[in-house]
Amino acid sequence: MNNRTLVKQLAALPDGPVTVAGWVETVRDQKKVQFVILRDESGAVQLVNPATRELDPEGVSVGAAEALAMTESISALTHGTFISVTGELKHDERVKLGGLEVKIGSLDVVSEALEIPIAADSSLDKRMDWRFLDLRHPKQNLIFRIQTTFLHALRTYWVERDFVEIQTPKLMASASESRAELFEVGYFEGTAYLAQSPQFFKQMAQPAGFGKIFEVGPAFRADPSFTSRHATEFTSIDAEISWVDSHEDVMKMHEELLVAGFTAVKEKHGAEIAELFGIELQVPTLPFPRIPLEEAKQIVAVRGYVIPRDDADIDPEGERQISAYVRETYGHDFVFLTDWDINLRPFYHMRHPEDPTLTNSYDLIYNGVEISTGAQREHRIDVLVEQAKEKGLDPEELEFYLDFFRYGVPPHGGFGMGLARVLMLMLDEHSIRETTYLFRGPTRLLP
Ligand code: AMO
Repeated sequence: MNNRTLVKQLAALPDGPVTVAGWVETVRDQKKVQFVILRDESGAVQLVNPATRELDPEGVSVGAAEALAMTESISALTHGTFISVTGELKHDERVKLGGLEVKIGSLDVVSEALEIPIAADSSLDKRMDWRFLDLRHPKQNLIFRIQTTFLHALRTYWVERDFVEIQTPKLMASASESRAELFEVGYFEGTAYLAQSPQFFKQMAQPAGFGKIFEVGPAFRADPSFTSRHATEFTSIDAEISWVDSHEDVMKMHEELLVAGFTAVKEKHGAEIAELFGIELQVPTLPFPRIPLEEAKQIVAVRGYVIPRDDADIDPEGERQISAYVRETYGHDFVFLTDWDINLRPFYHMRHPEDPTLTNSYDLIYNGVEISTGAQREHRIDVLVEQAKEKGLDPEELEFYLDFFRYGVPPHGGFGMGLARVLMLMLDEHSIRETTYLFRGPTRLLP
């Protein structure tokens, strides 16, 4: 439709003829006047029609038959029906919705809707069943505009710094993280596995001489849990850079990247986020606080929360506690927890030069939830093989990966970050189901 005007463009137009198209959000069918709220991808506008129902003393409808037909067809409009309307735009301060309305000249029912089976207060699960209708709500719609702006800003940051974008395969011959969360798929006569992370192949770009790379793509985890932060398929944001001295270089790129993303989102959507989510979005300041994991555990213990097992990963409550501490102490929403114990990290993490029980690695916590893991990688083949064996892995199975390190490779490091988690925490949503276009979990493969 070439002559279609988006609702958000109406405010800038003078009074006069316009065509708008979208779906019917509400109909107020009064005796003398009808109001239709039409929404499109950019906003909502009030349409008005002076209702023509009355008959004159001779029994002839007042006005033309066409006008009567219009009134009837508006009365019959169901919520959600897609319509196209041509009419007269009129700016009028008294109209609450945007100070303008369109007087309907002609109305075309393009695609009629059955009764909409969900409402804004339906359960999350039911909304997920009807995700295409759920996404029509302005709040849900905004999430994916924010996602677009955020990813665009990350890409801009990377492209301006000569990163290469790669797409790694998601069908794998072996596990890419732990065996525990691996999806198997039939692959002709044999078996393939779905990539849990682009880990090995993003590292491959280092001996390939790419220098700096990034990827935004799907990752799969056969994780049976039903938490608000786990999905069986999620979008992973990954970056890997050559010539790092330690994980500090990775964290520096990571925090700058997030500042670029948050700045763009705040600039473009700050006002809408405040209106629809009731949040004043904060762009984090640089540098983000860094706290070694052991110290973080002690801080959390002093606050009265003892992580159940001493040798354990920091748990969700520990993450919330350390975030609360960082907020109180540094006024910051982000914290890098650094220097993880080797027992908590995969074989490919480089160990500390001074303390071989620790790794050159970090987790990034945002508003109480882990959003990312990063590390310097072990690039010395003999050390790498030893570390793999130590973790009980069979180097033969990893031959293709180990080859990456046998023909020259620069020191390197990178991170992986879950997109839906970042958005969930940015918008103070309670589940990644809200910030994933179509969520996949142990009991959800539809729609
Ligand atoms: P990790 O396993 O910590 O590290 O994953 C990195 C980030 O990915 C997100 N994530 C998930 N999001 C939703 N559902 C899941 N089931 C899920 N699992 C992980 C989280 C997490 O912080 N290869 C390393 C990264 C690296 O070292 O470069 C890795 O995958 O936000």
